[in-house]
Amino acid sequence: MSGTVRSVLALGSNLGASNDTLVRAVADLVESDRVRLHAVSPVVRTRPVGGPEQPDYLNMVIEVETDLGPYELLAHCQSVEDGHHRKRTVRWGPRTLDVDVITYGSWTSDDEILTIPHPRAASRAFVLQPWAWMDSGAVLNGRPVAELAAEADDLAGLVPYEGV
Ligand code: PH2
Ligand code: MG
Ligand code: MG
Repeated sequence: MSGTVRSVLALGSNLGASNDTLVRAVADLVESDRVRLHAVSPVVRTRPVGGPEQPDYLNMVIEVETDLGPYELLAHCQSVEDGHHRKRTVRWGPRTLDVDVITYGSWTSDDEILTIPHPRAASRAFVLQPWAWMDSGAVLNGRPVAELAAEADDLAGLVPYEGV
């Protein structure tokens, strides 16, 4: 790969066999020879943030190195979601698999299709805490990710996932 960029992706699932889904989704994401796995966070169990009454989530983040452009990477993430039967019905509703692009190098964008960094990542412990565990030096919007995690409202509902 030439001209590669590091990107942080956040994965979440709260329908079906979520842990298996996350493991398979990571494999699916890096199956492309244009996406290489660089780092993986622990899996965490989290209380749902927003949306209707729904089951707890399993969440994790990964860092990949890719020569896909940001919109190509988004399309790749969506095709992996589709492969796991993701339905887009209720906003913030339960889902078999969600894969969000959190950062794409130092590139930023604010449009209808793709906002980078992800507009809500800086306030969500379900993204920030696994990210800080994966990369203790990570920075988002000029702030250490570990500090942002410590301030996030949903941190209290987050525990390491230790299987069922
Ligand atoms: N994703 C959402 C909305 N709420 N809550 C948790 N705990 N984990 C998620 O991944 C999540 C959420 C929208 O994508
Ligand atoms: Mg999401
Ligand atoms: Mg999403």
